[in-house]
Amino acid sequence: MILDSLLPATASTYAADIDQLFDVITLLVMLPFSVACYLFFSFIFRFRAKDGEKAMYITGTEHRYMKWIHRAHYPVLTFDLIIVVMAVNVWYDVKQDLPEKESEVRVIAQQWAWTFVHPGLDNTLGTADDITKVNELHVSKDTLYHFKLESLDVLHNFSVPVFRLKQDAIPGRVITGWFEPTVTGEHDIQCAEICGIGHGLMPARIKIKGAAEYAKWVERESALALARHMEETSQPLEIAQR
Ligand SMILES: [Cu+2]
Repeated sequence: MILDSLLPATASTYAADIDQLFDVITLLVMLPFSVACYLFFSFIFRFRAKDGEKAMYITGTEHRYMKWIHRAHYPVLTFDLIIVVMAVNVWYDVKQDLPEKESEVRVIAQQWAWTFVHPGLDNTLGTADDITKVNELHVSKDTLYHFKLESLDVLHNFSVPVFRLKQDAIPGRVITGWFEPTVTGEHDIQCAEICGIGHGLMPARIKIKGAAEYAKWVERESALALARHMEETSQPLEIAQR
């Protein structure tokens, strides 16, 4: 691919489709741009003033010149159409379509940190064994996740470059989206919406693990979460409120 060396690694099912769009747009914009630059400079040199000869002055308003402007529109409009059709297709897959989930996570943005709530052993959110982590999102490879994105204060943007995923977080709304990690590894998550003075200090990490390693992590962490929950709920009221 054309832009491979400029883009980060890919680690989701739809990342390659988005990269392909980048390539198509780059190619279809570069082509008319190169032709236009070539003609522009070659005409400047060809029709420049020479000894005893004035530079040609062409207004471009006569029909025999105008038609070259109209003709150039056809390939450009065709390229636009190709870009629009391909972009709408990818947009539909990534943003409009919501495939069946295998697991889900809650993503909560605030000035200036991310809170991720992972389901525990029961694979259900909103129960006592939920695993809450700050600035750390743990996911399992080859699992289709729904994320429920919220913001506690201002606009933020949940951006996972290796997934080619970006989604605004809007206060008062819970936005559902999806992703499916395809490669194990650890990568950046960043806020991609200026959200205040600490915006640049709002990084997080995504840890994509293999199924067995992830299962082990969930087992350990949800037991801890459950123990913490039991401890909190069994304390006398004044201690629990502290
Ligand atoms: Cu932010």
